[in-house]
Amino acid sequence: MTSKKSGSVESSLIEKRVFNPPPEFMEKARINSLSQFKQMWRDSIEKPDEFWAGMAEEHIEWFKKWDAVEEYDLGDNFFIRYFRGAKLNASFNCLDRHLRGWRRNKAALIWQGEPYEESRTYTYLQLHREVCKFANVLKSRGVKKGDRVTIYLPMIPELAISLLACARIGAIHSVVFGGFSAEALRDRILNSGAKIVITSNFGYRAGRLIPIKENADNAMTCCNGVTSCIVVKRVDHNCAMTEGRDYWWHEQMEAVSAVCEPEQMDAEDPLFILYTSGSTGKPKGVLHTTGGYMVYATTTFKYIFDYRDEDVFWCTADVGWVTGHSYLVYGPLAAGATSLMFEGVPNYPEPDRFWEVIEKYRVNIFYTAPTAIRSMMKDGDKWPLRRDLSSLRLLGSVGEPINPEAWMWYYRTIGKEKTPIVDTWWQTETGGILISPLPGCVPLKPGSATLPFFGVNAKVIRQDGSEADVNEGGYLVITRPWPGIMRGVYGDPEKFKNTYFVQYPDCYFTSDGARRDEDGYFWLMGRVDDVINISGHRLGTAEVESSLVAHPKVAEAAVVGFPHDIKGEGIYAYVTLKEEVTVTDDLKSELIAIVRKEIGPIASPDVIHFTNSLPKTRSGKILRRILRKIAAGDFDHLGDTTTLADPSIIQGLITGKP
Ligand code: 6R9
Repeated sequence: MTSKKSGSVESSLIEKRVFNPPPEFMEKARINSLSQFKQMWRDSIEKPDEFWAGMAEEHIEWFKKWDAVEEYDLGDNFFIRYFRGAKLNASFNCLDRHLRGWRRNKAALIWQGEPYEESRTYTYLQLHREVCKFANVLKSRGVKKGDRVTIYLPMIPELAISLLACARIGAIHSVVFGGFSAEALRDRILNSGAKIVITSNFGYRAGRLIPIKENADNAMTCCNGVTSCIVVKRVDHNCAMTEGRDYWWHEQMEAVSAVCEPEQMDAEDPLFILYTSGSTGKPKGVLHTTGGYMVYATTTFKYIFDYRDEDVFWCTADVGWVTGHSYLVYGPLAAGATSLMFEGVPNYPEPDRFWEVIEKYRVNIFYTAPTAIRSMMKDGDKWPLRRDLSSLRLLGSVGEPINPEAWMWYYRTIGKEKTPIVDTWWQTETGGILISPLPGCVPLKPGSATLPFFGVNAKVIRQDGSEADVNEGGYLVITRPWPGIMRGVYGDPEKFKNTYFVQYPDCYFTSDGARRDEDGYFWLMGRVDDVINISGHRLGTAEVESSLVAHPKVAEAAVVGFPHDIKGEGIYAYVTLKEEVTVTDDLKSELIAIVRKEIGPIASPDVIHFTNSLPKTRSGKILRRILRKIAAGDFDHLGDTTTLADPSIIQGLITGKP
């Protein structure tokens, strides 16, 4: 098994350092003994019904309790169900139940805008009021239980309010990351059959104004099913408003009541759809349901971030990704936490913006991505050193493997060796974190996500399905379901089983490579499929290829990831042109532009390599393994090239490398 992230894997193989939880942290931690954690973990696997019933009672409030906790069949009669017969509401759990006691006046959401002077704080009481009102706006626009609502917003409070308002009335939200293009938005609106789109006139991005509404307009021209579009006025600028379809958020909010009873949802009623890339075709709509997801997001949040009521928790992920759903909105708010939302980017207007926000709000728990850590590390220590970061007591990492060098910098320079780091491995499909240390009891090894969470049984297996030896690389699989696992691919009932459960019987196939060391710790090694991970964002190579071949001069394209210092992986596109087309700089720019237009700026190729031919097998299959090696400059380990129809093209690719 080869990994696509050879740099970080090599350095993690020689990584032997171990860091025990700091005593001050242990003293107050929810779980501070490794043996207690291991005992609880065993119980969670041996008696899952008891375990999850206990967590469900403790962390979630139900309108009606369940008839059964966990039921599933991963074989022929495939189904997964948690909390059968139970009733709850996600927004009630995130808001109403905190209003009874002192928490009603606690900050639920602290929002810091990109401009320094713009910030807002919502107490639980205030957030509840906004959510109820917006839920009534949605109702007045005809949204009913089960309807889909597409949300295309920048990181502003209205984003969290929209999610919770949908959840309140049982509408299924589908958040589309604000950085995606009009085309990507259009595909997602059409696939989900949304009839409402929520957007804003503009958004800030590193000092520039992004015309979000214009993108939404372009997307909606092809979406006849959209009956209303609600527009937040983020900045005082005009944008086109279509009569009879587009409505201003603030105007709609004036006319509605602040009373909205939460819908009683079945535990298995859908809560949201979130599109994510796989190795083939268009992104799929990962569907999560209500009961299991809420129990899992809240339980992982409380244990892994060791959350205490007085903490300020900051997850830097955009709500357009699953991390923002589970650990900016649902997990923290269900736990009654103070969740910080930041509109800006790490390095604008100065490279210390994150540290400035931590200092300003006295952030206690900070959860970000390795790509951000690496880019801030590159900017130099002087930026964090001139800020007061003493409020931090726990750091987190998510989205891609963290290389030990970046881990050490995060630990020393940001955490001052006093804060544990939770390296949390999970996926859109898993709903919440599956592998991570519990910070009060699990000794840390830089670069390892350590051990599976309660209820999660993970294994590393070989191609033939047998279990890999200690430190032998293989495929990471999960041998039983857990409450937060996705329940389906929206609009394609067979796809869930056929994508994740067919590789190895009775196992969820993660598509990640991993090894397990002598202490049972997991070391993640990157994707083993054709998904690349750009700054923690998933992208299918097939998606980028299909945008490139949409250009009239392109004959064929093959896209692979290659190691990138900051982004983790970069995009390397091999392109063959139609006959008699000549290569020019303009053509290169056009190709980059077409990908940005079809998918969005995150998919811009870093390298375009024009070539006359691609390495193919006799049956015409492109050998990406070789393309990946050439992109990485690893010419000495190309592996077996005898299956190529024309082995001589390899030399041409190597010498023609840009
Ligand atoms: C939560 C999220 C999932 C893919 C996953 C893996 C990579 C995420 C990681 C990690 C190593 C970690 N990944 N966290 N790899 N260590 N701590 O990122 O979801 O966008 O669906 O991406 O990200 O490759 O398969 P998603």
